Amino acid sequence: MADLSFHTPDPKDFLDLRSELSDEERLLADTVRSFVEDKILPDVAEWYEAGTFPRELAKEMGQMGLFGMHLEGYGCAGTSNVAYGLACLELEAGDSGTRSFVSVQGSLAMFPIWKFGSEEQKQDWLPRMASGEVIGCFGLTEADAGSDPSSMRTRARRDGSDWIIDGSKMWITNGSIADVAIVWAKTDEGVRGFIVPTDSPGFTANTIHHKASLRASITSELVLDGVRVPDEFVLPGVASMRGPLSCLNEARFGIAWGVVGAARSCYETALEYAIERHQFGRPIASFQLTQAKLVEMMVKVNRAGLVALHLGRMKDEGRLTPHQISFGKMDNVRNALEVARIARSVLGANGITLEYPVIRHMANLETVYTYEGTNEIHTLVMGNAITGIQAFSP
Ligand code: TGC
Ligand code: FAD
Repeated sequence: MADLSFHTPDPKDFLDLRSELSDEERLLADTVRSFVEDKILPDVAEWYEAGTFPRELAKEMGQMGLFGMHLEGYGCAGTSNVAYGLACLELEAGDSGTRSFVSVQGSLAMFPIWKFGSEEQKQDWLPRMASGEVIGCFGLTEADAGSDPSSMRTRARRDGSDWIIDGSKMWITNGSIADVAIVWAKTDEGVRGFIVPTDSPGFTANTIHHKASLRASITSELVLDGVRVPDEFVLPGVASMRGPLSCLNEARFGIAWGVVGAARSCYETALEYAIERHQFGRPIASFQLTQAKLVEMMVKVNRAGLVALHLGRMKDEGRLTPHQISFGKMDNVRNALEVARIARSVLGANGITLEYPVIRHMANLETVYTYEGTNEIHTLVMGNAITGIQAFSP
């Protein structure tokens, strides 16, 4: 057995998690990482300041197979869940907005069609969405129905062989740049999913401005004023909250991975900075208090990576439950946010400028803490699982 006593672990992969990946998974991660380095990192601070996301990147992302990548058939790449997670990690090391763009397209807009759609719907929409030609969004949340989406007011009623949808959705990622919206609405038959082309008469998307988080991502309000769609645009496979909540499982899984990338970016930035920055005639990395911060960040990044990988392997084996996804979403996001805040302090005043990625990740992670089920909601999902007592409502 080799003597490892003097072998110092890689500061950027302390637990050697890369060795747990297959050659194929490593190649995928490296490919997405190069894409982020070439196409996202040079401009993302500018997009962030301007509050935009370049929709034209969608075609390139489509060519790389990033949309619906863990789905089988219909032009999707059909990768493992671990590969999908690794892609989310590398994308979010760039920006949470970039990962959001891919999560929403694949897990929230394509997945419901793939899982609950008719064969015709799948053939019609999925190949165009996988290629990035068609962009989708997911309308579940309403202004007065966030954590409790089952209290939604949007309604759809039958009118001959058509449906008429009335209502509004709030905080919808990609809403104003989408070609199609998956809209969840109450009907006499339960909650149903509708495929709504965004050029339908009565459909409006209004961009939400003045966000101080997730700025390199478009967020919108959707208004549906008597929008008429044919019966063929209803997802036939589900008529309950199980429909939208199943989609959330997919996206939450991606978030559990993605935030490891944001945390890694913050930790690596702080590590480099601490070694180069001198105060009192010494690198700030030489101060014990700074080393404690660097180690804390490193441990959190590795721990979150282990959790994500474990969940990914379980998902690939078909034994991952929604409660376990809540574990990953809740714990990895809060850890990533703590890493970002510690990194921010290590950078001193430079920590508040967009010259470095840290404040951008930190502000983004405030959104990630809230969307896809808040920290509190995932706590209660797990609380319910371990006590058998539901504590969401009286
Ligand atoms: P409950 O009464 O317990 O169940 C209703 C039906 O749903 C089923 N179910 C699930 N199915 C699949 N996956 C899950 N995780 C499920 N949880 C529940 C359940 O079996 C039942 O099915 P059926 O067939 O018997 O009808 O549900 P509830 O209405 O009491 O809700 C429970 C709660 C609070 C956990 C749920 O409402 C919740 O998760 N709230 C949080 C809302 C949320 O996460 N919204 C996210 C919106 S999308 C978003 O944020 C996108 S961000 C995009 C980006 O990345 O940019
Ligand atoms: P609320 O539900 O009002 O919660 C406010 C606070 O009360 C939180 O701390 C919450 O945890 C707490 N709380 C609520 N209920 C309980 C309870 N029972 N017990 C204890 N605490 C509780 N939605 C979509 O449908 N599609 C999207 O694409 C999408 N993209 C988004 C993008 C951005 C940038 C943002 C910010 C949000 C997005 N959302 C999207 C909406 C997101 O999912 C909701 O914001 C989230 O579910 C929380 O809802 P809320 O903001 O209404 O907060």
